[in-house]
Amino acid sequence: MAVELYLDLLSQPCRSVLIFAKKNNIPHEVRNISLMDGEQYGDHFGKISLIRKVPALRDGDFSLTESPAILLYLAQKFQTPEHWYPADLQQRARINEYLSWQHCAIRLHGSKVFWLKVGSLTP
Ligand SMILES: N[C@@H](CCC(=O)N[C@@H](CS)C(=O)NCC(=O)O)C(=O)O
Repeated sequence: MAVELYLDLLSQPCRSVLIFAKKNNIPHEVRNISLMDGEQYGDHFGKISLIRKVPALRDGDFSLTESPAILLYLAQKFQTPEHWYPADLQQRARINEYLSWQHCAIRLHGSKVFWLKVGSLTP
């Protein structure tokens, strides 16, 4: 059964989830949530993501947010090739280390650049 991915492709974490699903031929259906149109505040999406942020995943009755958690869920559920999430404990820990680090490092500053650019486009 295909997992549902709730995404807005303006969002970097959403793009990472979609690229990962596509690269690994993971059966998925994209549900577009337009952040600019405020669709994250809709009743239906509130049931998928309590924090009303994308990306979010739905797999049957199971819902999940946070791109690192979604990526790891997909890697384990669909048993993606070893290089994505190695079975070796220490190699796996290195992946977990990076996913934890990027949040407050690359990603935080990347989103500032995004908002500066978007802000400069609006009157
Ligand atoms: N740490 C989260 C970040 C989620 C996040 O901040 N999503 C933003 C888009 S990049 C969002 O949905 N914002 C909507 C809002 O704040 O109303 C992840 O990696 O998934």
